[in-house]
Amino acid sequence: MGRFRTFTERFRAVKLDVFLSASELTIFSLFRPDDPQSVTEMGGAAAQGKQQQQQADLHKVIMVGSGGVGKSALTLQFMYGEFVEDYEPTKADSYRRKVMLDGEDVQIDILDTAGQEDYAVIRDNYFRSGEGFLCVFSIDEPENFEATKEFREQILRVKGDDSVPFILVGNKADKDDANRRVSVEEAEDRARKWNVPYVETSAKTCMNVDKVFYDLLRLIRDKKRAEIQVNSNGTKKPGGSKKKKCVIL
Ligand SMILES: Nc1nc2c(ncn2[C@@H]2O[C@H](COP(=O)(O)OP(=O)(O)O)[C@@H](O)[C@H]2O)c(=O)[nH]1
Ligand SMILES: [Mg+2]
Repeated sequence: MGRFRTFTERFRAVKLDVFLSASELTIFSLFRPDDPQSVTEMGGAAAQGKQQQQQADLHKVIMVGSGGVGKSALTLQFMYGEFVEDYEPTKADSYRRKVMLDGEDVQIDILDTAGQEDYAVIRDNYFRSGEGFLCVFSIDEPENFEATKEFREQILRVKGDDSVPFILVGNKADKDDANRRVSVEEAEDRARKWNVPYVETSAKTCMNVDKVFYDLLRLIRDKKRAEIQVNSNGTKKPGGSKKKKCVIL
């Protein structure tokens, strides 16, 4: 039967793969100086400048974390301003929204993962395509706090860059103290070690939901700006030092 348990699962994974492959391909072709189409359509530096701008304006966020921590609830709260209590646990999907970030129009792509990342190839493809990560656990479940370590390791391995935009998110912070099983200090401690921010959220009450997405967008934007800056000084290739992978559709 192969990698997929059901037809639906297979269909979803394919759909997401197409989305990711297409976007990877776009990035790939935008930044390939030897890509004939990318140069001839607008001509040389102008084309490259416009394409760099487009790349700079679209930020790709990936939601990671164990099942049930609230990745979908956070995503849907940010997208539609609603707390969806029973989102199908196996449903991964991607979303796009325009937002105003510090006075500038930018687009955010959110990939809400849902377990397909157990398959290493799919997971690596997701992670490779991401520019920033919200790594979510639930403050009432120490096991999924523990699991954030593995997500972080996998992301760093695939991205090969420990300054990748990343926020550790303690969700379900609306739960009362009697239910809390991961302390703020523990979580802050881990975030400090990783040199990333820690933010507590509640998809239910909306606490810090916008904040966590906007904070991540700023980290992604600032990283891209720094890379473009370094590039314009002639010391680094566009898009950073990572190797671009050729994607065959
Ligand atoms: N109390 C509370 N429950 C939440 C919160 N976020 C999600 N949930 C609940 O946790 C369960 C799993 O949420 P879901 O978004 O499907 O988790 P996912 O598997 O990580 O996508 C659902 O029953 C949600 O209603 C939150 O902030 N507070
Ligand atoms: Mg989900």
